[in-house]
Amino acid sequence: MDILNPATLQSFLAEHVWPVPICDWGYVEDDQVLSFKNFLSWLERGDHGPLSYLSDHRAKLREKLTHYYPDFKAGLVFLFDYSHGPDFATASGPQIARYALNFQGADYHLVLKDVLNRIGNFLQTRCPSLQFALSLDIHPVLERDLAHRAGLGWFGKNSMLIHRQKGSRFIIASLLLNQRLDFPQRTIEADHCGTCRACIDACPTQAIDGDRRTVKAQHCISTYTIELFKDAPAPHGYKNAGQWIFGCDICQDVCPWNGREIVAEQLLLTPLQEEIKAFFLNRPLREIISELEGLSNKAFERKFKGTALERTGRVGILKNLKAYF
Ligand code: B12
Ligand code: SF4
Ligand code: SF4
Repeated sequence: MDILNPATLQSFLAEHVWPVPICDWGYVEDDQVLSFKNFLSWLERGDHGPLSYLSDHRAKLREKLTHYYPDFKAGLVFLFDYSHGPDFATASGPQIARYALNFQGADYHLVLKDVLNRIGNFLQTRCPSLQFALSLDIHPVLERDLAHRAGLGWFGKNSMLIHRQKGSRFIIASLLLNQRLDFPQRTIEADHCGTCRACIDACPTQAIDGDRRTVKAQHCISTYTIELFKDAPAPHGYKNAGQWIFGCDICQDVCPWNGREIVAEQLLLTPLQEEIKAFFLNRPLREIISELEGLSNKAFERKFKGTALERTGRVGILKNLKAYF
């Protein structure tokens, strides 16, 4: 049987065309989450705001990976780099978070589930007794902590996991394994924020708690625009934010560890990217509002099926747009 080592995994990853490149990956064996106490005190302060799925019975599942995946022995953590993509020319006008645009316009949960399963299946060809579970955003795993333990970066003051060469514009997605591999584990990355406070100063809603390296979710534009599906008051400062109508990238865009510009290297838009661009970008907000008001919820779902915008829905996005007036 063919052997499995870091080089064979790396060549498998390099041979395949993924929806976005894997800019780095790491291996971790410890089950001990380093920042569970930080997570609990964040909840105690009420900084999860309306995100009740974090504070209910699922909160304690995050203390150890074995609470979620009892067979856990090791994890492979992948960073999917969404800093490269087409030029959407959105310098002014409505803004949509890059993670929602740069996975070919698709919801990354859908595409990365498939990618992780393909990687897992490859590992099984080399190691037939291996079983795996996925950790992909929605699972009860503190994913930044996991990536930090895999030596992939540090917690920035904006709470993003920052990689020394790649910055923070990536999605973390992992395979949790029922056995250890003969892979080296990197040392933990040191903090490289220093005296910088660019993200804290740039956040228009003062959502960043830089001393604790967390975000007050109730003030964050990302919570308001992605997680709230019905009418709700916008966070104080929202109107000064530019026109972020889905997600917010401000605290990443100002971070010196990220390149100033998104690298626009994809020349042709995918059909989903075309759909999002034509409807939402480079248009006056009032025009989008009136078109959305003319659509039924079902028609919106059909139009944006498979995109990240489907989550918030027509009513949620209308709420985001109208809050600018
Ligand atoms: C809830 C959530 C949100 C909430 C709350 C955000 C937050 N910062 O908590 C909202 C809706 C606001 C949000 C927004 C965004 N999110 Co979000 N979100 C999550 C989710 C589901 C849970 C995060 C969580 O547990 N928060 C609780 C807080 C307390 O944990 P934390 O932020 O990780 O903070 C840790 C540090 O403070 C740490 N800590 C502090 N000091 C120290 C010191 C040391 C030494 C150590 C070890 C640790 C440590 O302890 C805390 C607990 O681990 C994760 C996926 C997951 N399952 O983990 C994605 C995730 C964090 N989100 C992600 C993304 C991409 C975003 C957005 C960029 C999307 C956008 N463009 O709008 C923004 C960024 C906003 C920001 N600055 O964080 C990525 C982040 C990737 C990265 N490079 O870090 C994740 C990991 C999803 C993924 N699978 O890739 N998100
Ligand atoms: S995502 Fe936007 S609103 Fe949220 S903390 Fe960062 S800059 Fe502030
Ligand atoms: S902007 Fe500065 S303080 Fe904020 S995360 Fe980046 S380096 Fe750290």
